[in-house]
Amino acid sequence: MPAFILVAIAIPSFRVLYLADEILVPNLTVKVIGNQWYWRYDLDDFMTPISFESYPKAEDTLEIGELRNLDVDNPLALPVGTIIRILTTSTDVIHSWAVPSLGVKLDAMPGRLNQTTVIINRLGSFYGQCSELCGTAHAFMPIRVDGVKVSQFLAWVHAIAQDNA
Ligand SMILES: *[C@@H]1O[C@H](CO)[C@@H](O)[C@H](O)[C@H]1NC(C)=O
Ligand SMILES: *[C@@H]1O[C@H](CO)[C@@H](O)[C@H](O)[C@H]1NC(C)=O
Ligand SMILES: [Cu+2]
Repeated sequence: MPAFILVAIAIPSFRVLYLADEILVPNLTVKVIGNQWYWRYDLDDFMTPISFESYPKAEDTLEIGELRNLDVDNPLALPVGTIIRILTTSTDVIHSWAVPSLGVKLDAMPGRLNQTTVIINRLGSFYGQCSELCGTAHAFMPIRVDGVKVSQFLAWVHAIAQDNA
């Protein structure tokens, strides 16, 4: 009996395992770079490529409803219903970019590039954390991804490009 239960669990698991590895032709590519101890995001598909860093919000700057050690100063906005390619790498040690509610946990290795595909199918904020022990501030490199409408996403990209200019 236990053996049959395991086989029954394995069949749907293999399907999901291979679906998670599927790479689709993307509409947008986001490069996620792990650093001790923050994330940097590069979006290079635009006339003015944008790049920004994301740190956790200090406790005394949190507003009502924001989550301690999960909310960040510069969240990543991504358009819903779009095929997004996530590339991860690192500048120092191994990090892992993990956002469970998007089904993503991708190692960020120095000198290497990993890729995965994400399609966000609803609006909202998705939280995650670095999931590879990477040093003293490992617990303080949270991730926040905001699923937004395409028009809002483009406005966001435009605003950052203007700020950087
Ligand atoms: C994504 O790319 C596909 C294929 O090129 C295209 O049909 C679709 O409209 C694109 N979606 C968005 C949101 O740009
Ligand atoms: C990412 O890359 C590393 C080494 O380059 C590899 O061991 C790992 O399995 C890759 N995939 C994921 C999902 O982290
Ligand atoms: Cu890390």
